[in-house]
Amino acid sequence: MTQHKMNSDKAFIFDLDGVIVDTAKFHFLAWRKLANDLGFDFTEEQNEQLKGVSRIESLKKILKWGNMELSEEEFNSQMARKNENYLSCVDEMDNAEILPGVSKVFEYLMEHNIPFALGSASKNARTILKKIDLYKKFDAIVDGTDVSKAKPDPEVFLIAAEKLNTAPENCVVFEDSVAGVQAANAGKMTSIGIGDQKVLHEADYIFSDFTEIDIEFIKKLLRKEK
Ligand code: B16
Ligand code: MG
Repeated sequence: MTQHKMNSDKAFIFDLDGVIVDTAKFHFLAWRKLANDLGFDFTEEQNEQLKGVSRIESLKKILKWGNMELSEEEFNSQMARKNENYLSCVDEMDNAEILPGVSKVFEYLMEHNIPFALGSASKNARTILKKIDLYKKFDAIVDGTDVSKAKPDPEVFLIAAEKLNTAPENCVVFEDSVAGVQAANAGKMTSIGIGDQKVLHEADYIFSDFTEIDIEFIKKLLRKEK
């Protein structure tokens, strides 16, 4: 991290899937294929419960929906197969996949030397950031390979705050999942929910997507006392 960035007392933390890119659609396709190959199906509504949830926990939930149990070996090979399918979709991604309104926020933060980090549950986060040309823009990256406790535990965001050299109270977290909003709140950070107001009602602020967020709001967050 550059020295001058450390002078900012505020820092921003972004979730990946559902905030920066919509990889949820690829997860859904890959999990659904797995379920279908095992002889059952699940709905898009059920898929909501997989958002922000780790790979292992997602497969456990899905198997419960299908009333299935697998040996440890089969469980692991299904997870690996799902990830291969998922990565074949990720491989097609480029920076056109960055969700509308997101880039202008990154540009503002970079112009004003405000540090920002990634805080994602995904073990594929670094691969995705490289595909969309954002990997080098982050001051810190914390993903599913760095944490031992999944969201709603605040671990992922607390590590990000530490890497950014900022107190958790000075961090603003952008999240699309209930578990992620709860994690940010548990870490005493300002939580910004991206998505459905009814689903994300625990967040300090809620927007349907980044096109609703203007730079005035970002400036307000920078002035804000938690
Ligand atoms: P992987 P996020 C999460 O990403 C996804 O929302 C969730 O659906 C997925 O199961 C999890 O990452 C693990 O992903 O299989 O790539 O390790 O929203 O925390 O950026
Ligand atoms: Mg997410």
